[in-house]
Amino acid sequence: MAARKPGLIALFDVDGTLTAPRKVVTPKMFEFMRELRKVVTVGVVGGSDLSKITEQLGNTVINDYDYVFSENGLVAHKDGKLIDVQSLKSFLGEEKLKEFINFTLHYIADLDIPIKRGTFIEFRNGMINVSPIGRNCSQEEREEFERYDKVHNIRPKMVSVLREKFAHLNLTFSIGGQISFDVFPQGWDKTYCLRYLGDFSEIHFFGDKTYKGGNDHEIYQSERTVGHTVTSPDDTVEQCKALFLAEP
Ligand code: M1P
Repeated sequence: MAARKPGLIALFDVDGTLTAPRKVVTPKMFEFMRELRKVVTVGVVGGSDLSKITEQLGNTVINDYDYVFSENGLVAHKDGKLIDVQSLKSFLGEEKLKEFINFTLHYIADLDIPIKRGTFIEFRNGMINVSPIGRNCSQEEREEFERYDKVHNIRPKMVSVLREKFAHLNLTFSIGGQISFDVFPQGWDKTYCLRYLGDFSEIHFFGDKTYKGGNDHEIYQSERTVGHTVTSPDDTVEQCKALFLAEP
């Protein structure tokens, strides 16, 4: 077996890159990553919190990868251990948070969309996740909302209102999934996790939403990474085989 190349890490987005959106990793992908880890240091960086990443990648995720960065790296695990947590609450303070949450809930209350469910705001360690339909909608309702949003631009319109209203807070709004968007201070996008990877001179990042406005864009185009756009988990496997597993 080839030795791991020092200084090189392969870093993967979750939804659309290792799994279908919000779906569980396939046994084939799980096995592939296990094989890849024998020759390359591997990490994941997702916008979701650790519990959702665990639902998708498995209960042992923090041990299956060398690095697991949930909430863009605001919660960071290395070799199965928690190494850092960044808190939005301490960064913004209760007053600003309350102002933002109150306005957002009012906006959603006035929003006329076909259906609403519950959990319109999910408060995480390092970000707020806002969902106009509500996070506890069913899988079918989630897919229906995504289709509806593509036509009616519910999320882009909401983001542009919030961006203007809260310009003074220097927030980033990121539409990375199907039913929601993430809100966090500028710089707390996926590039945040790069601060933990100082030992690596070659960081390959794989993501599907690498276009401008997508939540993989900043890390994809960072000068610290070699960015790879993938179209599906199968494409991720193919690109990794060609890059890391091909015979010299
Ligand atoms: O990983 C991408 C996004 O996945 C979820 O989005 P949604 O529920 O809208 O499909 C969320 O966990 C979101 O925070 C995350 O960025």
